[in-house]
Amino acid sequence: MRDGAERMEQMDALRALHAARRADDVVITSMGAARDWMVLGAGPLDLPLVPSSMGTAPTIGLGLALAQPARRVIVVNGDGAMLMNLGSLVTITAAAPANLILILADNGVYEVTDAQPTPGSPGARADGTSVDFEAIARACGFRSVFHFRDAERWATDVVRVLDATGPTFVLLDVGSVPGSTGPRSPGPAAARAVELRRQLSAAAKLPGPTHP
Ligand SMILES: Cc1ncc(C[n+]2csc(CCOP(=O)(O)OP(=O)(O)O)c2C)c(N)n1
Repeated sequence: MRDGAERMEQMDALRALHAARRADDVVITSMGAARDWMVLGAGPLDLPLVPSSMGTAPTIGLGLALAQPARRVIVVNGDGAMLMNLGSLVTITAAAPANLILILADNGVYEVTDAQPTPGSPGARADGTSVDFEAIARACGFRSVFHFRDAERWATDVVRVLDATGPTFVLLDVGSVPGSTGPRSPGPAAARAVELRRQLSAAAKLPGPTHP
Protein backbone atom coordinates (compact mmCIF):
# COMPACT_ATOMS: atom_id res chain seq x y z
CA MET A 1 0.00 0.00 0.00
CA ARG A 2 1.21 3.51 -0.79
CA ASP A 3 0.54 6.44 1.49
CA GLY A 4 -1.93 8.93 0.07
CA ALA A 5 -2.82 6.53 -2.72
CA GLU A 6 -6.30 5.36 -3.58
CA ARG A 7 -7.62 2.67 -1.26
CA MET A 8 -10.90 0.83 -1.19
CA GLU A 9 -13.06 0.48 1.90
CA GLN A 10 -12.40 -2.91 3.46
CA MET A 11 -16.13 -3.48 3.92
CA ASP A 12 -16.73 -2.89 0.18
CA ALA A 13 -13.91 -5.30 -0.66
CA LEU A 14 -15.32 -7.98 1.63
CA ARG A 15 -18.86 -7.42 0.39
CA ALA A 16 -17.69 -8.24 -3.16
CA LEU A 17 -15.95 -11.38 -1.89
CA HIS A 18 -19.00 -12.35 0.14
CA ALA A 19 -21.20 -12.12 -2.96
CA ALA A 20 -18.72 -14.07 -5.12
CA ARG A 21 -17.77 -16.92 -2.78
CA ARG A 22 -19.44 -20.26 -3.31
CA ALA A 23 -21.29 -21.94 -0.47
CA ASP A 24 -18.77 -24.79 -0.51
CA ASP A 25 -15.75 -22.50 -0.18
CA VAL A 26 -14.03 -22.25 3.19
CA VAL A 27 -13.35 -18.62 4.17
CA ILE A 28 -10.87 -17.92 6.96
CA THR A 29 -10.68 -14.31 8.14
CA SER A 30 -8.42 -12.69 10.69
CA MET A 31 -8.52 -9.50 12.80
CA GLY A 32 -10.41 -6.58 11.20
CA ALA A 33 -11.43 -8.76 8.28
CA ALA A 34 -12.97 -11.29 10.70
CA ARG A 35 -14.92 -8.49 12.39
CA ASP A 36 -16.31 -7.28 9.06
CA TRP A 37 -16.95 -10.80 7.72
CA MET A 38 -19.10 -11.61 10.75
CA VAL A 39 -21.17 -8.49 10.05
CA LEU A 40 -21.69 -9.66 6.46
CA GLY A 41 -22.51 -13.17 7.69
CA ALA A 42 -20.12 -16.08 8.18
CA GLY A 43 -21.31 -19.36 6.66
CA PRO A 44 -21.04 -22.80 8.29
CA LEU A 45 -17.74 -23.50 6.49
CA ASP A 46 -16.17 -20.20 7.53
CA LEU A 47 -13.64 -19.63 10.27
CA PRO A 48 -13.48 -16.11 11.66
CA LEU A 49 -10.16 -16.64 13.42
CA VAL A 50 -10.94 -14.85 16.67
CA PRO A 51 -9.19 -14.86 19.07
CA SER A 52 -6.05 -15.69 17.17
CA SER A 53 -2.33 -15.58 17.35
CA MET A 54 -1.24 -13.29 14.53
CA GLY A 55 0.26 -14.97 11.50
CA THR A 56 -1.52 -18.30 11.71
CA ALA A 57 -4.33 -17.79 9.18
CA PRO A 58 -2.31 -18.59 6.00
CA THR A 59 -0.96 -21.85 7.37
CA ILE A 60 -4.34 -22.93 8.75
CA GLY A 61 -5.63 -22.23 5.25
CA LEU A 62 -2.80 -24.26 3.75
CA GLY A 63 -3.64 -27.25 5.93
CA LEU A 64 -7.33 -27.04 5.03
CA ALA A 65 -6.57 -26.63 1.32
CA LEU A 66 -4.38 -29.73 1.33
CA ALA A 67 -6.95 -31.71 3.32
CA GLN A 68 -9.88 -30.53 1.17
CA PRO A 69 -8.54 -30.43 -2.41
CA ALA A 70 -12.05 -30.44 -3.95
CA ARG A 71 -13.04 -27.10 -2.45
CA ARG A 72 -11.53 -23.62 -2.47
CA VAL A 73 -10.01 -22.25 0.69
CA ILE A 74 -9.94 -18.46 0.88
CA VAL A 75 -7.89 -16.70 3.56
CA VAL A 76 -8.23 -12.98 4.30
CA ASN A 77 -5.24 -11.76 6.27
CA GLY A 78 -4.05 -8.37 7.59
CA ASP A 79 -0.69 -6.86 6.66
CA GLY A 80 0.46 -6.85 10.29
CA ALA A 81 -0.30 -10.55 10.62
CA MET A 82 1.25 -11.25 7.21
CA LEU A 83 4.52 -9.60 8.24
CA MET A 84 4.64 -11.84 11.32
CA ASN A 85 4.67 -14.96 9.14
CA LEU A 86 6.16 -14.12 5.75
CA GLY A 87 7.74 -17.56 5.75
CA SER A 88 4.27 -19.06 5.33
CA LEU A 89 4.31 -17.74 1.75
CA VAL A 90 7.18 -20.06 0.88
CA THR A 91 5.60 -22.96 2.76
CA ILE A 92 2.44 -22.41 0.69
CA THR A 93 4.22 -22.26 -2.67
CA ALA A 94 6.29 -25.36 -1.85
CA ALA A 95 3.07 -27.32 -1.27
CA ALA A 96 1.41 -25.41 -4.16
CA PRO A 97 -2.28 -26.14 -3.49
CA ALA A 98 -4.22 -25.06 -6.57
CA ASN A 99 -7.29 -24.41 -4.38
CA LEU A 100 -5.76 -21.88 -1.94
CA ILE A 101 -6.43 -18.15 -2.31
CA LEU A 102 -4.61 -15.82 0.09
CA ILE A 103 -6.06 -12.32 0.15
CA LEU A 104 -4.06 -9.62 1.91
CA ALA A 105 -6.15 -6.68 3.10
CA ASP A 106 -3.33 -4.15 3.38
CA ASN A 107 -4.36 -1.11 5.43
CA GLY A 108 -0.83 -0.27 6.62
CA VAL A 109 -1.79 -0.46 10.30
CA TYR A 110 -2.55 -2.82 13.16
CA GLU A 111 -6.11 -1.56 13.00
CA VAL A 112 -7.73 -3.52 15.80
CA THR A 113 -5.08 -2.52 18.36
CA ASP A 114 -5.44 1.23 17.69
CA ALA A 115 -3.96 1.61 14.23
CA GLN A 116 -0.22 1.67 14.92
CA PRO A 117 1.67 1.64 11.57
CA THR A 118 2.94 -1.79 10.55
CA PRO A 119 6.67 -1.96 9.78
CA GLY A 120 6.01 -2.41 6.07
CA SER A 121 3.97 0.77 5.76
CA PRO A 122 4.97 4.33 4.85
CA GLY A 123 3.84 5.40 8.32
CA ALA A 124 6.70 3.42 9.89
CA ARG A 125 9.46 4.05 7.36
CA ALA A 126 11.53 7.21 7.34
CA ASP A 127 11.84 7.21 3.56
CA GLY A 128 8.06 6.84 3.07
CA THR A 129 8.39 3.64 1.08
CA SER A 130 6.30 0.55 1.65
CA VAL A 131 7.01 -3.13 1.44
CA ASP A 132 6.01 -4.54 -1.95
CA PHE A 133 3.77 -7.50 -1.09
CA GLU A 134 2.95 -8.09 -4.75
CA ALA A 135 6.66 -8.50 -5.60
CA ILE A 136 7.16 -10.72 -2.54
CA ALA A 137 4.31 -12.99 -3.62
CA ARG A 138 5.72 -13.26 -7.15
CA ALA A 139 9.22 -13.93 -5.84
CA CYS A 140 7.89 -16.65 -3.52
CA GLY A 141 6.35 -18.38 -6.53
CA PHE A 142 2.59 -17.87 -6.25
CA ARG A 143 1.04 -19.20 -9.44
CA SER A 144 -1.45 -16.32 -9.72
CA VAL A 145 -0.88 -12.83 -8.30
CA PHE A 146 -3.32 -9.90 -8.41
CA HIS A 147 -3.32 -6.36 -7.02
CA PHE A 148 -6.42 -4.20 -6.71
CA ARG A 149 -6.62 -0.60 -5.58
CA ASP A 150 -10.26 0.21 -6.15
CA ALA A 151 -13.40 -1.59 -5.15
CA GLU A 152 -15.14 -1.48 -8.53
CA ARG A 153 -12.30 -3.26 -10.34
CA TRP A 154 -12.10 -5.83 -7.55
CA ALA A 155 -15.86 -6.39 -7.63
CA THR A 156 -15.74 -6.82 -11.41
CA ASP A 157 -12.83 -9.26 -11.33
CA VAL A 158 -13.38 -11.18 -8.11
CA VAL A 159 -15.06 -14.23 -9.72
CA ARG A 160 -12.23 -14.55 -12.26
CA VAL A 161 -9.63 -14.12 -9.51
CA LEU A 162 -11.20 -16.84 -7.33
CA ASP A 163 -11.27 -19.14 -10.37
CA ALA A 164 -7.58 -18.66 -11.20
CA THR A 165 -5.28 -21.61 -10.65
CA GLY A 166 -3.67 -21.31 -7.25
CA PRO A 167 -1.89 -20.88 -5.12
CA THR A 168 -3.25 -17.38 -5.62
CA PHE A 169 -2.18 -14.19 -3.86
CA VAL A 170 -4.45 -11.14 -3.97
CA LEU A 171 -3.26 -7.79 -2.64
CA LEU A 172 -6.05 -5.34 -1.81
CA ASP A 173 -5.16 -1.75 -0.85
CA VAL A 174 -7.76 -0.98 1.81
CA GLY A 175 -8.27 1.97 4.11
CA SER A 176 -8.39 1.65 7.87
CA VAL A 177 -11.44 2.76 9.78
CA PRO A 178 -10.52 5.32 12.47
CA GLY A 179 -11.66 4.28 15.95
CA SER A 180 -12.77 0.84 14.84
CA THR A 181 -12.88 -1.89 17.43
CA GLY A 182 -11.57 -5.42 17.38
CA PRO A 183 -13.69 -8.45 16.54
CA ARG A 184 -15.69 -10.22 19.23
CA SER A 185 -15.01 -13.92 19.46
CA PRO A 186 -18.00 -15.91 18.22
CA GLY A 187 -17.15 -18.64 20.75
CA PRO A 188 -14.33 -20.81 22.05
CA ALA A 189 -11.81 -21.44 19.26
CA ALA A 190 -11.37 -25.17 19.98
CA ALA A 191 -15.11 -25.87 19.88
CA ARG A 192 -15.47 -23.93 16.64
CA ALA A 193 -12.61 -25.88 15.06
CA VAL A 194 -14.36 -29.14 15.97
CA GLU A 195 -17.62 -27.81 14.52
CA LEU A 196 -15.87 -26.75 11.30
CA ARG A 197 -14.43 -30.25 10.95
CA ARG A 198 -17.92 -31.70 11.46
CA GLN A 199 -19.39 -29.36 8.85
CA LEU A 200 -16.65 -30.24 6.36
CA SER A 201 -17.15 -33.97 6.74
CA ALA A 202 -20.95 -33.60 6.56
CA ALA A 203 -20.62 -31.47 3.40
CA ALA A 204 -18.25 -34.05 1.86
CA LYS A 205 -21.01 -36.68 2.13
CA LEU A 206 -23.51 -34.59 0.15
CA PRO A 207 -24.02 -35.73 -3.44
CA GLY A 208 -22.70 -33.24 -5.99
CA PRO A 209 -21.62 -29.63 -5.51
CA THR A 210 -23.34 -27.66 -2.75
CA HIS A 211 -22.91 -24.31 -4.46
CA PRO A 212 -25.47 -22.76 -6.82
C1 LIG B 1 1.42 -12.95 17.98
C2 LIG B 1 0.47 -11.83 18.33
N1 LIG B 1 0.97 -10.63 18.68
C3 LIG B 1 0.12 -9.63 18.99
C4 LIG B 1 -1.24 -9.81 18.99
C5 LIG B 1 -2.17 -8.67 19.39
N2 LIG B 1 -2.87 -8.19 18.22
C6 LIG B 1 -4.14 -8.65 17.94
S1 LIG B 1 -4.73 -7.98 16.55
C7 LIG B 1 -3.35 -7.07 16.26
C8 LIG B 1 -3.24 -6.20 15.04
C9 LIG B 1 -3.53 -6.94 13.74
O1 LIG B 1 -3.09 -6.18 12.61
P1 LIG B 1 -3.36 -6.69 11.13
O2 LIG B 1 -2.99 -8.12 11.01
O3 LIG B 1 -2.71 -5.74 10.19
O4 LIG B 1 -4.93 -6.64 10.98
P2 LIG B 1 -5.93 -5.37 11.12
O5 LIG B 1 -6.12 -5.15 12.59
O6 LIG B 1 -5.28 -4.19 10.44
O7 LIG B 1 -7.17 -5.84 10.45
C10 LIG B 1 -2.42 -7.26 17.29
C11 LIG B 1 -1.10 -6.57 17.37
C12 LIG B 1 -1.71 -11.11 18.63
N3 LIG B 1 -3.02 -11.39 18.58
N4 LIG B 1 -0.83 -12.09 18.29
